Amino acid sequence: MTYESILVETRGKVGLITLNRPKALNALNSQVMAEVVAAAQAFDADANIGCMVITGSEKAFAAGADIKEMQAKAYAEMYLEDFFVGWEGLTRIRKPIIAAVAGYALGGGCELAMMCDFIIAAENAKFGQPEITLGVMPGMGGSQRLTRFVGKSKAMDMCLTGRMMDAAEAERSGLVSRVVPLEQLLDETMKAADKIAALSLPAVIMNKESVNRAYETTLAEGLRFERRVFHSMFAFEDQKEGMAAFVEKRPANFRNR
Ligand code: CO8
Repeated sequence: MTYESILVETRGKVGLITLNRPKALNALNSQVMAEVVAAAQAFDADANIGCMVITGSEKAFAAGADIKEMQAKAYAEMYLEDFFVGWEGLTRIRKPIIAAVAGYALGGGCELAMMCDFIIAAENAKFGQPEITLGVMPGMGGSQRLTRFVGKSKAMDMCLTGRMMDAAEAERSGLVSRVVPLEQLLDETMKAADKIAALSLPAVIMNKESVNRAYETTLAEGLRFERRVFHSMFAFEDQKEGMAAFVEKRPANFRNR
């Protein structure tokens, strides 16, 4: 597939997707959605890939859904085409996806970052859900995922005032896992992605699935799910290899990379 709004490349065992609509600050239109989801699905199906990274430019990860695409739409059109439902495809990707965020991650941009498994932010990153200032509200998960990340008070503050959160506040609030200098953003994110991609792929996917389960079920069910998945890992050679390597004081050589 050829892509027009994103750049797609493979670096070792990591699939890198770069949003590439610089003139619109990477605003997310339907084409970007289709391309990002298609690229992630292709990496998910590629046995040589163990982890993915989604990034933007130094100025903007993405400044939101494309306001110009949505502006004139009527309710029936939005409803019948179930506008932007395609992003759900990204949440069905099984391999880990890291968001490397510099600059603006606003509206749909913040929501896209939150659809990834974790966020590494540059010091200049700014997160926000400014939809209220456009007379609307988040529509790609902002009112739900942001609340789970940062809690009710801060999510209300962000959604009701539309204010931006800087990288330090985002880290303090649990929205991002770490903050790095802008010039190191991609290198640091690639290091994390390389590390994940070198591990046992089924174990990585099971870890991701289990953490995500925490958002979808009760604690008792989540704990039972975790324990059952943990038990099942003893069917993998990688469990034998990982534990033998520890006991023998040598690096593990996982087969299911
Ligand atoms: N959509 C379309 N175009 C955009 C967007 C956007 N979200 N953001 C920026 N652009 C365009 C600008 O129109 C401008 O284009 P042009 O040069 O043709 O005028 C170009 O990008 C550069 O932008 P600015 O000149 O505004 O750059 P500044 O550096 O002055 O400002 C800001 C940067 C602060 C990021 C500013 O551009 C801004 O406020 N952007 C809009 C932010 C916003 O409101 N985002 C939320 C959008 S709504 C949304 O995301 C809803 C998601 C849910 C949809 C799901 C439906 C089911």
